[in-house]
Formats: sequence, C-alpha cells, structure tokens
Amino acid sequence: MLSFKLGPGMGKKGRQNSRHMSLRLIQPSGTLVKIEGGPMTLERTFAIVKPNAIKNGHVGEIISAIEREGFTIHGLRMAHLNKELIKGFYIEHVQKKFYPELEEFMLEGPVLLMVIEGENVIARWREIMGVTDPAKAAPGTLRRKFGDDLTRNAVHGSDAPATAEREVHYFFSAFDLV
Ligand code: RTP
Ligand code: MG
Repeated sequence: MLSFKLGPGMGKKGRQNSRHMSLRLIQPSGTLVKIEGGPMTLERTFAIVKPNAIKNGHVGEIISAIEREGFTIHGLRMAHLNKELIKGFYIEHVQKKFYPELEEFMLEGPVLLMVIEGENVIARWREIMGVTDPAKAAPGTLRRKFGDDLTRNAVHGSDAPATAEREVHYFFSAFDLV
C-alpha cells in the first residue's frame, strides 16, 4: 500500500517553497515513487562518508555541504563494514584489478551511511563530490578537499536512479527511513 504525504513543494535548489504544493507517494519500503504538483523532480540517493573522511574528522563538513544545498537526510547510520557487505555493495567492481585495494580501504574503519533527498539529488550529489580521482576533481568539491587518492576518495554517491534504489535498500530497511 502506498502512503500519501501532502506538503510544500520544492523551490530552487531543493529548498521548500510554500507556493507549490506536492503530493508524495511513498511505498512501505520507503521508496519515493512519485511527486505530483511540484515543479521539480525529487529523488533520493545513497551516500557514504568513507573511512578516511571519518578518521580525518570531516563528517560535520560533509553533512554541512548536504544541508547547504537544501538536501534533506532520511536515513543515517554508522557501520563498520565486513568483506561480504563490501563485496555485495561493489559487486560491479569485484572482478576489477583495483578491487582488493578498494576492499582493504573500506575495511579500515567505520563509515557513515546516508540516504539524502532533493531535487535531482543523484546528479547533484555527484557534482558536489567531484570526479572519482581527487587530483582531477574540481576545486571546492568534497573529493578534492578530503580525498587522498583514487582509492581513498572520501565519499560515495549512487550513479543512477536504479543504482540509488538498490544501494538505499542494500543498507536501509523501511523502518530506518523517514
Ligand atoms: P563511488 O562509486 O565510490 O561513488 O565512486 P565512482 O562512481 O566515482 O567510482 P567507481 O568507478 O564506481 O569506483 C568505485 C570506487 O572504487 C575506487 N576506485 N579505485 N584505484 C583505482 O583505479 C580505482 N578506481 C576506483 C574508488 O574508491 C571509487 O570511488
Ligand atoms: Mg560508482
């Protein structure tokens, strides 16, 4: 069964705008199905603050970047991942040459798992992160500021709607999502 939430629509940069009303259709799994009535497309994406950014004390700055954009946080949890969870999460990369190094890095310490929502958040969060290699990421992006190298690049973000859907539910149950 779907639940319905009637609320203010989203204005520029995803901030709430009381001039637009929107109807949000949410599945019991916590998936946002559809927005009616608002001028924008709301999405959810899955983000990780990776072990080096936690260790170096950048959680606050990364959450500030999320809030500054007008995105909202709907799931939030610390976890220390194990090999099996990392393998399942990065299933598309398991056969690649860089995978052992990636796995070792993700095992290093706790990570922060997040579900964030906003207008076009999937693409915009990847813009805020910057490209995969911190050395090539634009100045001001999170990977440029907090990444150490191609592997230790501080943050993760889903790359497409289907990936976001899979990744959100890989780590969060409906009960964990608001
Ligand atoms: P992510 O999935 O973490 O958001 O990063 P991405 O889409 O920008 O990059 P992707 O190609 O999906 O790679 C996943 C993660 O693997 C590590 N990596 N290492 N040493 C290497 O050649 C290499 N390439 C990728 C990075 O941690 C990257 O974020
Ligand atoms: Mg990726």
